[in-house]
Amino acid sequence: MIKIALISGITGQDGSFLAELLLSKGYDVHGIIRRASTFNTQRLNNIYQDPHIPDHKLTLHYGDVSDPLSIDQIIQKVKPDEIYHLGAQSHVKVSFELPAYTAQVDAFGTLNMLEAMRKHCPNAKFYNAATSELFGAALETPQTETTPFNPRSPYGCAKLYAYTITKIYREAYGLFAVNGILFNHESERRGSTFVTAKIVNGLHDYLTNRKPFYLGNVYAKRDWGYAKEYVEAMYLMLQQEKPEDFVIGTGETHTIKEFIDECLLYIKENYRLDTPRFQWKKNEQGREILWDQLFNSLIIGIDENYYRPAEVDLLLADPTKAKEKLRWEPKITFKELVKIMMYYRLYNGKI
Ligand code: NAP
Ligand code: G4F
Repeated sequence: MIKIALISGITGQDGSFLAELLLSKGYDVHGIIRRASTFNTQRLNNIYQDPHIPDHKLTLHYGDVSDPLSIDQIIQKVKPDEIYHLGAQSHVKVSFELPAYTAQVDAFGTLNMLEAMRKHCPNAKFYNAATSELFGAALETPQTETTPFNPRSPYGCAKLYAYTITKIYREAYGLFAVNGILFNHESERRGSTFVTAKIVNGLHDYLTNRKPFYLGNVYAKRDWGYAKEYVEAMYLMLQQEKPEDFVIGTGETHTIKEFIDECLLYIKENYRLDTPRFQWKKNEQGREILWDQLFNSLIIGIDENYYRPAEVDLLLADPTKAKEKLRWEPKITFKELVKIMMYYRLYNGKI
């Protein structure tokens, strides 16, 4: 029998990769999209066929996770076997500016999804997109499924509600509802305001038209993996006998500055440029900036506006449980991730 999957956040980085994965496995895939005044389905271009073609297996429904009525109607109509709840205001810095909105979408949006599932398809399986931001100012390193949470942002706080309500619906109502505690994952589809995509786009733009760009704290450390591999872990979590939460990450951490240096190495090897001309030096405020010695011009400056009121300094996953129980392991290395993103930017255009 053909399985039916419903994805909230299908137009996002992860939602689009997940839709591709599930379609390749023969699923009938349904996605929730928001009405926008411009096209917001670019990431689905590969798979969005004409709905009039007979074996069309991708259907999009207008809805918003913060609107319980729309979610109730979609879940009642689709009656999915598996629900992947990825829809969220996913930007940490923005959550400091929009804390109430972030709570409405990320916290109550999850409750709306769970309630509709409890009412209309209690035998379905539910995946909640939890996050390493829950660890915040981490109380132990590396972080596992048992590391206590200590969020540092309105986003982390809203996601803590979402994590907890998912666990409560599992324990109280016996739903198959799990949390994937995913560490940062990037790709050629990463939103352009997240730091990795911003760096890749920014360096490329500097090389083509010598326009500098600005970052915030370049010393925070992140455990960065490749998004396409992470959606496989989501799928595997819903194929288990028992509903359980899993940490998904690489077990390797790097500063933002190291990410930049890795991009510079890629440029050296692939753009035939003499990269020693790119040097880190200190500005008048003692902040490190990236400088082009050849043209005596700024490449990356520091702008205080990109600093966060509270920072998460260090994230590092211990994905042992996922390796043992899901047989999931990341294959793409940090170097390869940079290569994928830089290559795409060079040959396909903006990320
Ligand atoms: P993303 O690219 O920012 O995509 C977010 C998706 O959510 C988009 O499709 C967006 O729609 C949708 N959305 C936002 N608000 C919504 C609302 N009110 N109702 C319905 N849909 C809404 O994020 P991502 O990187 O793919 O991440 C997917 C999920 O995993 C998110 O929940 C995120 O918080 C979580 N997460 C991500 C990472 C990571 O490193 N990427 C790590 C841990 C957890 P539009 O296209 O219309 O904006
Ligand atoms: O790329 P970021 O915005 O990702 P962040 O805050 O770690 O959040 C991402 O990963 C989470 C999982 O841990 C997800 F839950 C969340 O949805 C999102 O996908 O920032 C990474 C680091 C931060 O320390 C930030 O302060 O980069 C630093 N940074 C420095 N300059 C910057 C910038 N971040 C952004 N976005 N823009 C800058 O100019």
